[in-house]
Amino acid sequence: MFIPEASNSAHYVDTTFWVIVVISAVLLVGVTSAMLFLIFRYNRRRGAKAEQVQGGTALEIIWTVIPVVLVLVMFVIGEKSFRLIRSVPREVMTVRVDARQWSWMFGYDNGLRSDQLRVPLGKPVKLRLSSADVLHSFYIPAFRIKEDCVPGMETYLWFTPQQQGSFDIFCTEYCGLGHSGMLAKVLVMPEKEFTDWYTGSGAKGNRGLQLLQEKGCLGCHTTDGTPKVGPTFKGIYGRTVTVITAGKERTIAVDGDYLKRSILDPGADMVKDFPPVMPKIPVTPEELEAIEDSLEHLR
Ligand SMILES: [Cu+2]
Repeated sequence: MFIPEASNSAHYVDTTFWVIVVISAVLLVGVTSAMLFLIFRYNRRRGAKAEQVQGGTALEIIWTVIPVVLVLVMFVIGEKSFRLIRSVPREVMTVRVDARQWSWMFGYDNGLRSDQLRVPLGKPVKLRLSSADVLHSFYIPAFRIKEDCVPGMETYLWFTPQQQGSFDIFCTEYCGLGHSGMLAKVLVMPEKEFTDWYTGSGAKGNRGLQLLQEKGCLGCHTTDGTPKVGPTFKGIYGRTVTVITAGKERTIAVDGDYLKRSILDPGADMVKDFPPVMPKIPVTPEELEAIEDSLEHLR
């Protein structure tokens, strides 16, 4: 109710939710007050005597018909919104969603990749979800859609964004240390603006930084100086760090070789006081050079 209904299915989901809440609340209050009334009214100390009552056709019809109607109302409304959420229209833009510990990556048909989900206003979008490691769950509260990302299989979601703006994306499956930081945004933009981004403008910029974003590195490392799951990249080059190499502590100054080794073999030198959770992420030699170069200049 307090989060905007920003997609085509949001209103249906909310309606279903509130209908069920209201029916449940009425039942709860009704059953509880009837129970309290009867406990009080027929209390043994008030001298009431139990009496066997046989039959009561009218009563039996009432207590059968009313619950059946209520359950059917919930079923019909629920089924309608469920069917809407699961039936993807034929004309959709498809975006791949790769979940990994602990970042989201969005891949478009033209090869563009981004750590934010950008979509055009009013156009249906299908998301093909997958996970590189453990179970994650993709959730956009403002769109009222959520689906698990399961390693080894593909799941899907679809929506038509109906409100311009930026909305939160959460992971709602506890997926390890960095789970709570597994955040992203869906940016709903006017079609013209989206097309500009889609057809090139988004691909410009610092190649190394873009790779750090694409490979999901920024899910655990920041560029603004705050430590996250891993140390920050800001000013990393030349920094003196204590690392644990094969069980032994040693102090080193970060240089290009150290950076490359840490990307190719994250377990070789673990920075002290950080958990040993960095996965091996495949990079080509050219990508490695670009990343190392941009890290060198992140001051
Ligand atoms: Cu997750």
